[in-house]
Amino acid sequence: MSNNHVQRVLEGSDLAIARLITWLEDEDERALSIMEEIYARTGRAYVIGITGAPGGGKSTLTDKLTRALRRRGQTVGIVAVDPSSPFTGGALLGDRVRMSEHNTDPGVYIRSMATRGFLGGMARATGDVVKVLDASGKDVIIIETVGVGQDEIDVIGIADTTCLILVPGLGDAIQSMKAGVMEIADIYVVNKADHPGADQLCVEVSVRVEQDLHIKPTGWSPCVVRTVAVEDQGVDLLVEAIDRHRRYLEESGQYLEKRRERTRQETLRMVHNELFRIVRQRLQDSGRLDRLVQEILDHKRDPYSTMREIVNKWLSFPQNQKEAL
Ligand SMILES: Nc1nc2c(ncn2[C@@H]2O[C@H](COP(=O)(O)OP(=O)(O)O)[C@@H](O)[C@H]2O)c(=O)[nH]1
Ligand SMILES: [Mg+2]
Repeated sequence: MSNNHVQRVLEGSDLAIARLITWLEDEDERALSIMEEIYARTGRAYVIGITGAPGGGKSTLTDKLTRALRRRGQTVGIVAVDPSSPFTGGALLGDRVRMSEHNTDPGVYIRSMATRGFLGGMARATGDVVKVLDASGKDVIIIETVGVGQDEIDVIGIADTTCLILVPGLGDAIQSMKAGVMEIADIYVVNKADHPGADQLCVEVSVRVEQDLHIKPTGWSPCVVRTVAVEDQGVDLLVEAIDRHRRYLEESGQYLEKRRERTRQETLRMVHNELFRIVRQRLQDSGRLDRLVQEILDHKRDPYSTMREIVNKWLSFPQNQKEAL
């Protein structure tokens, strides 16, 4: 049955993909063995990140970008990382409605993810979903995420090319760039260029990019693209800019370097999460955690030596006695 499921994911069955992602979200053990099987088929897809403040037009742009990529025959996976809970879900529905023209297209797979408490964080969960879509044969994967907290910045770290969407009239656009988003953008998109202030924003961003390059020269100078997403204007320029950045990454060796670093982090994070999960579970199941916590509260012991004791005990146990922790 599992073999069959692996096969169907690799063939791009929407149903099989959806089920696998649900298993991943639920930390169902079936997910892990399928992920092990499909990993060999990942690594082909190009990953684009679309980030920026809510309401900036990320979903609209993702939709138009998808249309442009489909026109040149590429298949597309979309992962919308949404900050709203799955229970309030208004934005999720909005995304779905806006993307509706792609719903019947077998070359497009759309998945909305709510940022609820995934063990190991949103970045790991998103990374898993990207691998699933990659293995299922999607040529390009677009991650749409709100560029606010560290979690989102981690998520965007998965992308090969990151596009930061800015809109005129928000005043604080440049301010938010100072807060760390600046470093992750490869392409700036000034969307809603039909609104007043677009020219000025383009100039401000360009000046800012120049200044930053002056302080910290890199091989790639981020470009600024003007779009009116609702009118499908400027999207071809965005596609061109993404292509250019991709060529730069590939020719400079950055593409492999980025992926090597990502794989390193990902592997360490997986080990970290699994160790944490096992230790926590054992300590909880044996009731030992409650006792330790009480003793720490009563100041009969301190959390520091408790940590050292648990870790040392764990490391010195022979494999078959790990349950005794
Ligand atoms: N005037 C104008 N409105 C736009 C443009 N792009 C998106 N919008 C509108 O802005 C609103 C928010 O867009 P959405 O794609 O949901 O933004 P997101 O929250 O960043 O995903 C929607 O009502 C869009 O129709 C644009 O270029 N010009
Ligand atoms: Mg959106």
